[in-house]
Amino acid sequence: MTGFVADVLTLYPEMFPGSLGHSLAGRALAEGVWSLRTTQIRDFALDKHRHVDDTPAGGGPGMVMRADVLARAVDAVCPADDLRPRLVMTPRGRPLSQARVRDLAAGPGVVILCGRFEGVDERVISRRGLEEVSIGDYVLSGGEVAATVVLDAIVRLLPGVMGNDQSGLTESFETGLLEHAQYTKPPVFEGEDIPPVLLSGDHAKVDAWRKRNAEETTASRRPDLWLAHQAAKKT
Ligand code: 6GU
Repeated sequence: MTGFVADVLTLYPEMFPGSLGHSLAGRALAEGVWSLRTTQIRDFALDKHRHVDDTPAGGGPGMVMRADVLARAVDAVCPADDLRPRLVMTPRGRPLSQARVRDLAAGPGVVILCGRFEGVDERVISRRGLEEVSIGDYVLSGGEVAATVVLDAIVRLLPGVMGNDQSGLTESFETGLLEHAQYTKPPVFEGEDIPPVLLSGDHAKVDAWRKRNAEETTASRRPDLWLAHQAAKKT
């Protein structure tokens, strides 16, 4: 078994493995469940000053990563017969979903290009078949943290990385509700009790409380998920 192989193309390879070197992902990395290679994009620059970016065509602020440099980097890491999905992290991308994470985790690995500056030349996206992915509606200074998020979400699903006890939580996020609130010791914290039903020993009542709490939390925080959940129940 070769395991899941991740390649990250970045101007900041020292940002990896970062948090992925710790906790569950770090142990799995050390055990060879997955592997991580980083590639310095600047090594594929074409000029003696090793430029990777230039001014945007049409004018405007910032800098755009060059198609020719990025294509050389992608081709070096990922030949045409490499079947791994190729992602480019950008706030313009399709939002990452748990369903997409599950599909990626079921595959041979992933190649992730980390965008910087104002973006990457559109032609390398189309010509190298890159899938633009965003991790949410806010702007990061670059794709490296976003790539770390994608890999964290994938690695926790790889066989042997986590107990099966968390799979329900993962599944629930794909189609269902947010998780219910949790409590543990002490029974009273700064005058606030644990909801008594949770200490009653009545499993049916506990389940009913949790279901209601999950529904109320989802409806108030995530009307989008709540509508989808209700629509799914009707079919
Ligand atoms: Cl993938 N990259 C950057 N730079 N910002 C983001 C993002 C990605 N996803 C959300 N914001």
